[in-house]
Amino acid sequence: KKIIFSGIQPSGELTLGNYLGAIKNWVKLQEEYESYFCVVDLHAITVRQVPKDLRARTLQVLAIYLASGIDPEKATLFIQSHVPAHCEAQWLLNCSTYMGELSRMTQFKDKSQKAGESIPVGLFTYPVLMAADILLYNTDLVPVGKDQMQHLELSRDLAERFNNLYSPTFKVPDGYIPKEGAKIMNLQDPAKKMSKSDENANSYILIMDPPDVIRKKISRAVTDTVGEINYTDEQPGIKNLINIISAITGESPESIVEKYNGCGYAQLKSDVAEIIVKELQPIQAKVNEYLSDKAYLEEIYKKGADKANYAATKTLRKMQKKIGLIPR
Ligand code: AQP
Repeated sequence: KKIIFSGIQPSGELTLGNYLGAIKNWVKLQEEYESYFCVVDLHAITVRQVPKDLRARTLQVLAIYLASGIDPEKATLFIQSHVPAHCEAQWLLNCSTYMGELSRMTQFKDKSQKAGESIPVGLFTYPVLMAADILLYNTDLVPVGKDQMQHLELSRDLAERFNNLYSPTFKVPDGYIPKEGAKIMNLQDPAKKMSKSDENANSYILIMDPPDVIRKKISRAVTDTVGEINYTDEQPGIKNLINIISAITGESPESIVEKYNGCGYAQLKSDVAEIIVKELQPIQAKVNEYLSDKAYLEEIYKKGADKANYAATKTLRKMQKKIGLIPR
């Protein structure tokens, strides 16, 4: 079986973008691949987090994975900081990563601008930790959104560099951008992606938003003055709403456009809101159930950590040996 690895940062409450762009696809992929799904808490701390919120959100992300249909019997679910090999491998990879290539990462440029004068080193070396995450599991495919492709390219470069410097050690992973779950855009500015760390709460739908909040946010979503429902880049707000329907129901954008021929934006918006509510409500109920059973969550992440540690440590030992570190 081919191996996939993916993760989400508990850096904020998860959005509909995280769900449709990542988690919903993982549920299908776990049937076909040996899957590792991680809550990447070490990545989240590259931006300042309130400790008690980070703890709560880390468990909530795990509960969302389970509630969305990730099956812990099929996939390995774990918390990144429970597998120390990630940090150790990152150090080893840091030593063959160039300042220049990290400076070129667009996410670093964006986030360091927001960080002002004091830019944490962790923000700079973030992509090397991501490479370690991926390479430790001999990953074949990394399901990520388009926004993460630059980081994945770097993981490939680092894998090839290590293989050339020493001897073949890592599989060179491929990106996997699923057909469904196009990029979900910001509801207030459809030129930007929907993002959990956006300051404007109206710009995103949270997986845990109550139905009325979802309805309100969708009704306020920015559209245009064309007044006709088409699937085109000239109408990015409408296109985004159509993409949301399509990602949830599986219906093609063309057939959605046909269905709404002659309808107004209000009708489309109210339908989108109901489709989202119907999709998220059962998940929300399950998330709350899981969160009320901390012992079960603990059982899942401990079992996941054991499996992940076994696989990751094997690769780490290989790296250490090839570099010339003495085995203990
Ligand atoms: N808007 C989106 N549409 C589709 N997919 C998305 N993803 C994120 N936003 C969208 C996918 O979710 C996964 C996890 O992302 P992450 O938590 O590692 O960080 P991110 O990509 O930076 O997501 P956010 O929500 O924008 O987080 P912040 O605001 O903390 O930076 C990835 O597979 C991503 O493609």
